Amino acid sequence: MALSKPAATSADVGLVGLAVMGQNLVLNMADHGFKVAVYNRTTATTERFVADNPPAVFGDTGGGLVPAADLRDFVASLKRPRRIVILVKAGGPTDAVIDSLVPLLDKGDVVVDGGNALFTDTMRREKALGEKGLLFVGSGVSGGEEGARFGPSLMPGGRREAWALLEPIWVACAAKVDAKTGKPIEGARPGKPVQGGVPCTTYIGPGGAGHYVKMVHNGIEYADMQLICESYDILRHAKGLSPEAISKVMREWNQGDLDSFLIEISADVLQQRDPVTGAPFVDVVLDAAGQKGTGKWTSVNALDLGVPTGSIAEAVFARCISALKDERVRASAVLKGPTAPSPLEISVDAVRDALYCSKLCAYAQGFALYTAASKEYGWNLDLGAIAQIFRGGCIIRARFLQKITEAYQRQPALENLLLDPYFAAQVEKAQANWRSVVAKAALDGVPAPAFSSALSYFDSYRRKTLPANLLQAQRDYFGAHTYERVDRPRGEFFHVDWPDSKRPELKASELGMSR
Ligand code: NBP
Repeated sequence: MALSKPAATSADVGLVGLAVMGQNLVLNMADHGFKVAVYNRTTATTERFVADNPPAVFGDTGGGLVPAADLRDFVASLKRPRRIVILVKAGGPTDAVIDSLVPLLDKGDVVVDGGNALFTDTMRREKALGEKGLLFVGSGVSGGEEGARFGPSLMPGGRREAWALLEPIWVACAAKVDAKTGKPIEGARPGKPVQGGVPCTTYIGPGGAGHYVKMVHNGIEYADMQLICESYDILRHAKGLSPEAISKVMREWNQGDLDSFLIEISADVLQQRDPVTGAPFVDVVLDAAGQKGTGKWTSVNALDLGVPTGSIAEAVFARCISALKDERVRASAVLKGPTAPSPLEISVDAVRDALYCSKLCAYAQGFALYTAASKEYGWNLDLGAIAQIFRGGCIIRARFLQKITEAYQRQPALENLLLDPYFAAQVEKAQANWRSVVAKAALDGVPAPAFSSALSYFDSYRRKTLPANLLQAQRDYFGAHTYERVDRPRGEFFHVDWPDSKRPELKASELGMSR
């Protein structure tokens, strides 16, 4: 079906990029009564999309599609100020689309990048468009295909006047949660979106803040997924449970504090049998994980800002080591682990507790990173509001997020989630189990990098003293890097003229100490 020229100024909003995310977000917008102009580089895709979604699909919603084969016609079909959402492959393709759009736009139009852009790219793009009088929003969109269709979590960043233009659309399309319970409101169908509820979107902050929040959300998601995988591995290889039995365990967990989208889908996957062989599906899936980079970006940024996010980084590294499949197969023939299981017994409940505590640490790390980034980039992030919009639509949606929301309601300037009285009490109750699971994994040779690093994070964070005293002395010894003293105010630096290393036992009078 060849596309005819669309009527001028007939569409409320436009979207470029009709792949999975774009198509679903367009249908979501149309369900909410918006006339959506659509354009894709490959016109055949637009034609197919329009043919698959004739006007009848949108019934009496008032919404519909305004397709264009030509970018000029697409731009001309939009009401002013124009609102254009880009959902193409992140990186070069986003720049290519922006470059072709900019000459066709007028001052005050707003361009919204909903792709997974690196936040520094968003800062650059916002600045460049701002110099031309154009507005720019970098918005995280979480929830995958299903979220885009029936309600994603949306994390917009940019200037407030840009957000004001986008807000009615984003508020309408976002996932909704129940105002009292914070639980996602389910049941949206084509043409029948959810009515009422609290939308899972809010203004995040200027510049790259929205894409930053989405990036760290994904980093937390990496950790959450890895922790569930470690729970499975321990239950299977240290407890001897079958995938089906672990599926049942996870379904039970899903009735309690661990209730979450990721636990629910893990239970489904573990119950599944391979249609070809009849084996547990999980056993026919090759154990070499892929990644698209947002977990790595989070970890790199955490290193840049000096924020300890070990569980997130371990989750990225766990994917990296999994990808070394051939090398691991060779190593397995050479390197031997424990020959028999250790006598240490752990219960299924202990694994649940270990997962809960480790997960809390991963979230505490992610939110601590938000705090640091907010200071570093001057974003004034509202952590409570961020926790609220994660409650529905996104991949990490969970009952747990309601508790995080309440923690920030109690103390908006909470330094670390572990210090919230509710979470502190939960960890106190569960930590003996957590420790026994990490010990069991170590004794039996089951790798648990995210569990172990979360426990080390907890133990480091709660310790008044760390062996960094020896470390500072080492640094002063070999590099004259100086040290601070426990008996002097912070900020005063000292150096010892270290003598011959063959005389390590010095009297105080022999140390050439200077400031
Ligand atoms: P893809 O990331 O697979 O991108 C495909 C789209 O990009 C197609 O519309 C394609 O047009 C267009 N495109 C490319 Br590739 N190069 C282009 C260019 N030079 N100029 C114009 N258009 C170009 O799509 P997706 O999986 O729907 O994801 C869209 C965005 O949303 C990405 O940034 C992604 O990271 C993000 N995201 C995805 C998910 C998810 O679950 N998939 C979740 C959250 C966020 P063509 O048809 O002509 O090739």
